[in-house]
Amino acid sequence: MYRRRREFLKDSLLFTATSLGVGGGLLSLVKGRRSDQPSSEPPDASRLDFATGSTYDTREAKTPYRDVTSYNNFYEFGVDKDEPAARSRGFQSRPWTLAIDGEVSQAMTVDVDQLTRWFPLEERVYRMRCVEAWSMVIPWIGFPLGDLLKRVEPTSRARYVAFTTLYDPQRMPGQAAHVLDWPYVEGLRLDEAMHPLAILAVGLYGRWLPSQNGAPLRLVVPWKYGFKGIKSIVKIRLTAEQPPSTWSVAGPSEYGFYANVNPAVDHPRWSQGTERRIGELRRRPTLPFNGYADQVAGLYAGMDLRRFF
Ligand SMILES: Nc1nc2c(c(=O)[nH]1)N[C@H]1C(S)=C(S)[C@@H](COP(=O)(O)O)O[C@H]1N2
Ligand SMILES: [Mo]
Repeated sequence: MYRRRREFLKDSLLFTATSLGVGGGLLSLVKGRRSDQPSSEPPDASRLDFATGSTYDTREAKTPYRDVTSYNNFYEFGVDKDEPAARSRGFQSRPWTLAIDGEVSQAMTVDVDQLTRWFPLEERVYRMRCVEAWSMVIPWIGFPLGDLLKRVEPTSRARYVAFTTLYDPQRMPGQAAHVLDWPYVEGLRLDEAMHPLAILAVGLYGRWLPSQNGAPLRLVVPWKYGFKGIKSIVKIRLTAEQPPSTWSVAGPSEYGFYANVNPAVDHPRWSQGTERRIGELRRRPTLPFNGYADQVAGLYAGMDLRRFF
């Protein structure tokens, strides 16, 4: 499936060059550090305290850590599934600043490790369904996006939330090739962003987020296709108008802004009716809203989900 997605990119002229060689891939040493100052390294693993047993957890078998961290989509590090892990090895995710602005009363820029201390961290074991029709079950660690949004006090004009990934071709070698419009951007409607299932993840499997999974901070919206889960976020902007999202700009007839998992709406070039759970042989049926319909279907009452796909 992902090959077919690559073919689409090649055809669309956005795909102008294959990825270039990666420079300076030295593995950085990770040392513990206790300080309120921005550090240049991820925090000590011992500081990753989090609650387990969320009511939102699926009891389905978790996808092995090895698969979650070696089969990735992260085009900033290359378009093949094994490239993000291989080519992000020296990626420095500290120090890292997140800016939050736009339609808010309390615009701010904050160091990511300080931000993480503002909220109690929780484990959330979620299904993740890629638009390419494969899926995983991943134990994320993070906090509700809505808790952060409340803190910056959206104005009455705020209706959407726009997210932006880091743009730095020196550190993200895949950005040297124009496979997508960089930086990667995504967006949610404000009520979707406030839904308690939507989280900002800083870890998985009890550890800080590996670079290939979007260190230091990425979005997880489990009822939507995986491409909504934008990685390595540097900016969150609240807006009155619907913001662009990278895949819907690249292929508006194939990838919508809403991108809710929907087995009844096929991708123009493949069925969305079933999926391959990584590690399983037989395909399984894809569930409406990826199995989260009870929680989120109400957000879309009265909307034509074929039109707003
Ligand atoms: N910045 C950025 N975010 C991204 C992507 C990407 O290429 N760049 N790929 C998306 C896609 S298509 C998927 S399926 C998920 C994959 O997340 P994972 O590799 O942690 O499983 O990340 C999403 N977030
Ligand atoms: Mo995806």
